[in-house]
Amino acid sequence: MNRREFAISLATEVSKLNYVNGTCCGQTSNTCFDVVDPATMTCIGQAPDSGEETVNAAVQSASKAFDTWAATPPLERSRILLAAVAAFEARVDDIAILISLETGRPFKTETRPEVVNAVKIMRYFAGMPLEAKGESFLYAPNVIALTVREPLGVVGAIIPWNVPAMLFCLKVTPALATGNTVVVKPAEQSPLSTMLLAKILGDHLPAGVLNVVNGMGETGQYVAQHPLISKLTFTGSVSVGKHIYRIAAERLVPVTLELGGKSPLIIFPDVPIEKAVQHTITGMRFSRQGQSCTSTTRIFVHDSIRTSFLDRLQFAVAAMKMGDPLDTDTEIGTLINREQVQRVCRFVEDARNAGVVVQTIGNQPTDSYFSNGCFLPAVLLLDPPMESPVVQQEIFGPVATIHSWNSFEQVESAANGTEFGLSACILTNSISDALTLARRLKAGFIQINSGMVIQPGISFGGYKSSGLGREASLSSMLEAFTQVKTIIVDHNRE
Ligand code: TAP
Repeated sequence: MNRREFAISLATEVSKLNYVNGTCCGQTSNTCFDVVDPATMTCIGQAPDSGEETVNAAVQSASKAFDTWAATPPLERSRILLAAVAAFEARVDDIAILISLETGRPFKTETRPEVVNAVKIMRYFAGMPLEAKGESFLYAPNVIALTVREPLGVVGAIIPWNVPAMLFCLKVTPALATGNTVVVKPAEQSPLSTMLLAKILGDHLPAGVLNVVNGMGETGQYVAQHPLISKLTFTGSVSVGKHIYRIAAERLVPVTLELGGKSPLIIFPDVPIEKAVQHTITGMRFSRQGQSCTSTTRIFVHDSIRTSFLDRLQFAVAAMKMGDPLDTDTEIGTLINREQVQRVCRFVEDARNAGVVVQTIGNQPTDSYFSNGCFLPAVLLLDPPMESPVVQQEIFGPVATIHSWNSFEQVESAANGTEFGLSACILTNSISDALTLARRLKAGFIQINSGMVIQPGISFGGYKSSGLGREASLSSMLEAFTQVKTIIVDHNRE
């Protein structure tokens, strides 16, 4: 069996399934939608388009499991979660290859590192149940005030397709570690890998604690609106995030929102060109065709090094191998679907028509097997006006805008000049310039000479329209998935 046949066999194994009450529940084809491999545009399986009834069954099962799971001693919860992580770790390659098949992201540069990181995130939170501590203090001579942290109930987790295993773990594990039960709605583009992950983890969890309902946008809406959902955690676009927030407001349900970005990369003149180029390639996520919320899509390069930087950048991106996402030497894969290809091309064409200089880097794969695939070469847009759509809107494609800068104040103001505030990257050897700028940037996740992805233990989240709340750390787990109960004790013996 070659790699493609193996990936398709995994897809077939989890096709047409939801995971509810500890079992895989099959659906008939007429209630399913096709899952398409964006590298070949062929159907690789189907997923249920779950209606209100199925969502209700999943939420009811999570609600039924809640009391027992919440009452399970923290160390026992930890033991169960760690056993689930071990099973997950043993299947890293299987999950990664299935994500590659579904989403077109390359196994080597994208999905395997994503899944390895997802395991780390899950293991981190699996060790955390005992950390859901409260406070105590002596309020008065005979009065002790205590706070205890309690779980919220059933968590509805709605996730996108672009890093599905990592985002699944970022939401599900801290929720479970603190005693909540969960209903996950995966994106319609990545239902199969999420099902495989749920099946692997579910074997180690009590029935009902973890549920996955596949479907299109409506399914997510049913999850968000369900009266037994006590917390919503969402990652996705700003428009859907605002919609979820409105639904939650009606019932005063707490919400965590991780939304879009339009992040700046700011390159100072003291940075070696090669280092600037490497950070640009990593930051832009060219290997993922730029489909990342933290992609540094606005590159601010100091005027004095611009020409040599652009020459080297073009050379380095052109050298990256675009092709079959499943191959172990492919470095750049596809966009998620045809609609996204068209959307990205429209942004570029509109910019070109408005007079912006467009530089295209790289070619399509030569293998005719992939001639229908959603591949696009990388695009640099030189000096578009700050108010133009390509600078202001999240394109979610391999398109970076290039801007020159000369003064600190100019770059600070330009970098802050969008509605987003998810992340930023600063490259310089001057610690005072770097820290001054980091303090002034209105973004939630700032890296100085660093290009890390979300890591366990480090808070992650956005300012402005990029979201509400934080993820990935102990403080974010406590904030997002527990509520505080105060108990006041007067132990006066009179
Ligand atoms: P969305 O279209 O917003 O979809 C995200 C999820 O919401 C999917 O599961 C989707 O289901 C569901 N959904 C859609 N309409 C819904 C509704 N009315 N009610 C409830 N759920 C609904 O985003 P996307 O295109 O999949 O992902 C790309 C976006 O995610 C980008 O904006 C990106 O920046 C953002 N993102 C942010 C982060 C962080 S950490 N900030 C990380 C990754 C991605 P269907 O697929 O069935 O429509």
